This record gives sequence, C-alpha cells and structure tokens, in this order.
Amino acid sequence: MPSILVLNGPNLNLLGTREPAIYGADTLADVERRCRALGESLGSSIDCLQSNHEGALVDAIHDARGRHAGIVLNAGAYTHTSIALRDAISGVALPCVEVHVSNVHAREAFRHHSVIAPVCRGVIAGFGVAGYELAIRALAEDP
Ligand code: CA2
Repeated sequence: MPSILVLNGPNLNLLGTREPAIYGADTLADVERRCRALGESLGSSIDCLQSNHEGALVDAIHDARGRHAGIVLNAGAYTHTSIALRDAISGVALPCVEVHVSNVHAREAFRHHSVIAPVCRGVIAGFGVAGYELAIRALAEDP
C-alpha cells in the first residue's frame, strides 16, 4: 500500500486555537484525522508528523526515503527561509507537495516567496485545511 507522509512545521500545532479568520477552526488533530480517512478511501496509508524544529523536519524528510511514496509538506514559516528543508527535499528525491492553509500571496510580502517550491511537485495555497486533502489526491493519482 503506497504511503504518504503529511508533515507539518512550526506553529501548525496551534491550528484551530487562534487566528481562525486566517487558519480556520479545525485543529491539527482534525486535519490529521481527515487525511487518514481520505487515505483509507484511496488505498494509501497516511503517516502524520508535526515539529517546531527545523532539524527534526529535515530528519523526517530523510526518514521518508524508502518508507513513503511522497510527502505533503506545510513547512510553515520555514517555507520562506529554509535552504536546509529545500536540500532535504531534493536530496531524498521523493515527490513533495507544498501546502499552505492560507493564501500566502494575499498576505505580507515576506510570505510570497517560497524557497522550497522549486523542488516540490506543486503548491496548494488558500483552500484552508482542504489543501492537505487536495495534495494527498494529487500524490495518490500521480505518485
Ligand atoms: O498558511 C499556511 O499554512 C502557512 O504555512 C502558515 C504559517 C505561515 O508562517 C506561513 O507563511 C503560511 C504559520 C503557521 C502558524 O499557524 C498558526 C495557527 C493558528 C494560530 C497561530 C498560528
């Protein structure tokens, strides 16, 4: 059964607790439940992990090699800064879909640039937490 890693970065453990106008009301546990349910219906197993630490995210991407067919990644603010995450994604050569809950392009200018987008299969932003499910569907259809 092809497996997908849903990886969330810094502060996404706060989903559903604050700033609902930007990030909605679903908690990270809700998101992970929805992802697992979708995976089940698509015949994919879903592993979920969240960390606030850049190195732990790099380790998770490395560990995905040989275990997962692809990665759904919301790297949070590291999206805009982390060459280490970019190098990890290109290093493992797994298809990776960049996800953002909010429409980063409608927000502050510093959120408009992603250093990881060039090494990702694609980017989904602005569809709320449904973006994670869209990304899983994209990977399941074209692994
Ligand atoms: O829109 C997204 O998904 C982001 O990746 C979220 C990051 C932000 O730095 C990116 O620019 C866009 C921030 C995640 C913080 O999440 C919170 C959720 C609720 C309350 C406070 C923070």
